[in-house]
Amino acid sequence: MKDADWLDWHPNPTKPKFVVPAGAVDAHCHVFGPGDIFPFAPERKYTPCDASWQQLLALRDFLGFEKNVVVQATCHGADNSALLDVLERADDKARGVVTVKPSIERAELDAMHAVGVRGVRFNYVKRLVDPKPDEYYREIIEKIRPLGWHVVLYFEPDDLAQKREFFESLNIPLVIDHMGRPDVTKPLDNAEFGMFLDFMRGNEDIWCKVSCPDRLSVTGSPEYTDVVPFAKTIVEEFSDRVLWGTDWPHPNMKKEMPDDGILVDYVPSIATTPDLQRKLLVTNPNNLYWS
Ligand code: 0GY
Repeated sequence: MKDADWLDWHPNPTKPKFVVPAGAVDAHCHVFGPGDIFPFAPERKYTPCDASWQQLLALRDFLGFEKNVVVQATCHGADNSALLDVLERADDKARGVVTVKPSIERAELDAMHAVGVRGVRFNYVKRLVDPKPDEYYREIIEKIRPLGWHVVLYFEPDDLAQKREFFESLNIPLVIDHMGRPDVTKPLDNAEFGMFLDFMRGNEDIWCKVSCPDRLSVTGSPEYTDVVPFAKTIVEEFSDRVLWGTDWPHPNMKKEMPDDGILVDYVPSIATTPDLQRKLLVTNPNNLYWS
């Protein structure tokens, strides 16, 4: 049974006014269960509502996207069955980012690669997972390196301050979720965001998802005005290594569930030209996940 304060995904999103370019990829989304088919992990920190592969692909079509990158949600732990099921059903139009343990066998990784997995996710957000030692992650990296996969990192500014050297030592492409969660109530030139930009400047193989204005914003929808300068700065400086995703079905929203159509309409405010929009939504995710 879902958590008592759980907010369900928007049942009836607005049709976006912004028409996304052909071949657009929603590069950050999840599925939850359904719990009776794909049970949630015993160690999970939250129990969500169901969000099935059929509902995800229906939203993709409604918003005008062609493809999805499905990212393992922590409520499923290291059991990637629900995610792999989407990849098998999506006719090469979905790729995946999984969570694995260091004990994973090569044959299992090969089977995941065959259905479209291209990365693993390391989550440092303590309300979502219990921290693991660096060696745990290094063991996983050595197992995935031969497959040419990348690592998706979800962290907050304090985590970057503590783990930056470790991340920089990994020598594997890194994809950062939600801009490293900047505090958008601070000025754009704040030290933490400066560190994040510096981190990205230091390595051309660090990519960034300019996603989740709904999670970061204090001013709120529909314009997410306070998040725009942060995301726009990243899109303009790192135009060849930015990605965007809806984050559907939006786990752990506590006040308001975003309208996915409004989230799509936010894109032109951070990627202000057709060229930047094409890179963000089409070229970059296709380079990372379908080439
Ligand atoms: C997101 C963000 C969150 C949750 C997870 O895997 C997850 O449980 O990533 C969050 O609560 O901030 O990317 O969906």
